Amino acid sequence: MHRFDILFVALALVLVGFGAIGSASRVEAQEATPAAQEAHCPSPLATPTASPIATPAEEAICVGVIEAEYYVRPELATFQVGQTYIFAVGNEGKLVHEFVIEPAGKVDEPLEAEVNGEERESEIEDIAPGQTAELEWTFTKAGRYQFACHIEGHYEAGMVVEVEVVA
Ligand SMILES: [Cu+2]
Repeated sequence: MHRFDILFVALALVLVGFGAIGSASRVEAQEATPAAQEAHCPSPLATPTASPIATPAEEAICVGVIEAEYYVRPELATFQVGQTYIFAVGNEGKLVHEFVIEPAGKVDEPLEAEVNGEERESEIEDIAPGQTAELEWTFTKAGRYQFACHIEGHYEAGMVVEVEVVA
């Protein structure tokens, strides 16, 4: 009888040990995720109580954009020439999406800019479901633009929204 008790206690201790190891590695995995991606703006997918961003980028305006099947929903529809925006694009859908800023009516023609001698396009590729990715952009010309996803079939299914840039 006693022997079974000891075995039982030993088994329980082993299970508790595994549990502790399991939860420790889970914590490490959670901590590693935000560090890999340097976020400047709050994710539009975050709950209102969460405040993960302590220091927003200086003078830039954070613009949350939510994407899913099949829509693009920015929280702003009018933008200012010369103002720097950081688009925080959250994918609340089940498929991978992308985010392209282009002149209204164009199809997959992102804008181009040179930032610190580096060529940049107004595009974020491959935003995984549940992820938020950022694009910093400053419009240089007023006019009608659109935010779109050009993964095959998504634009046609409705992933496009027109916005205005004013001088
Ligand atoms: Cu898409």
